[in-house]
Amino acid sequence: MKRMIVTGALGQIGSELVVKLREIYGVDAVLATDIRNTTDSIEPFEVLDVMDDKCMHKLAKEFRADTMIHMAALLSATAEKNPLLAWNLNMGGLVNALEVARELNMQFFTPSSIGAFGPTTQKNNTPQNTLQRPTTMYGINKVAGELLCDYYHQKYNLDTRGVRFPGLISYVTPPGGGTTDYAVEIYYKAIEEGQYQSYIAQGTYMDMMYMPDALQAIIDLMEADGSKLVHRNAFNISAMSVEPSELAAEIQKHIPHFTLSYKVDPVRQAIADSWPNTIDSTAAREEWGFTTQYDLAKMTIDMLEKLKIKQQKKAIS
Ligand code: AKB
Repeated sequence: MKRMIVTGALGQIGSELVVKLREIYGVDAVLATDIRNTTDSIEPFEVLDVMDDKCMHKLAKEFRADTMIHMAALLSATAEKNPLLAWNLNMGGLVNALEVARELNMQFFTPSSIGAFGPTTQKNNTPQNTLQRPTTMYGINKVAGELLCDYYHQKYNLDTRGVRFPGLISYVTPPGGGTTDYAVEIYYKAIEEGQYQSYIAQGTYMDMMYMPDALQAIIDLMEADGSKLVHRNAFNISAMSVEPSELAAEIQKHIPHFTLSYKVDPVRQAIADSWPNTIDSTAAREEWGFTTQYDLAKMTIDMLEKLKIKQQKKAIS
């Protein structure tokens, strides 16, 4: 029976992951933690700053957690605004979480990202094992994190696991401070205003995935037979590679009057340009059966449907 502690539980992935984990393992088996407090009733919940290693250790021990899901981190665009904070939080939080997992002998998950690649990486069908020289602070954190998780596995036999997430698209909690966020915003604006101004230029391809597939990937990897995992901490995973006008064209199939314009943000565009167009998920498919349910068409139908319902509810309340 798994008992889990989740950091960053109010974030884009964390907020949906906690719900999904509780459906599978039981409400009382998943302790949600975040630096922010919440008035939502998501008990069991505790306020936790991941820089506070003592508090993290105490919460994990008292909860008798055997699994650490470490999600708390600054995303790429925010990290570029405050690189030193990103280094301290992303690396300090990860080291604390790894140490608590080592001390309490817990299974460990933390995500890496397509941001772990850089401009000198092979751009198309980026291999699992390849050159990684990212030019962003976020990417530097992710590469260091991948290596650190490998190190804890090799040195301490800690059961560390992870994936390189692409941009994640969801109708539940909006992302904050990412480069791929445009691919979420475009759906919100399509429903609310019938138009969207993209900060990412036409023709800029990046990998994306719908949130239900991302959550299932975490669960499948954590449940996988550890003896079959060769890569462990940084599996490439992706569901689709898209650029802004392709997303717009798909939305127009359902909202014909929707229009897309561009006002490129040089900072986020430079980050996007340094990332792959498409990554190769073969290792994840072979080693733990990674698969996805949603392509662009299916995701767009679901996103628009769910956002319309959300908008209607908002209008009533
Ligand atoms: C970001 O854009 O920073 C994230 C990511 C791809 O890691 N969504």
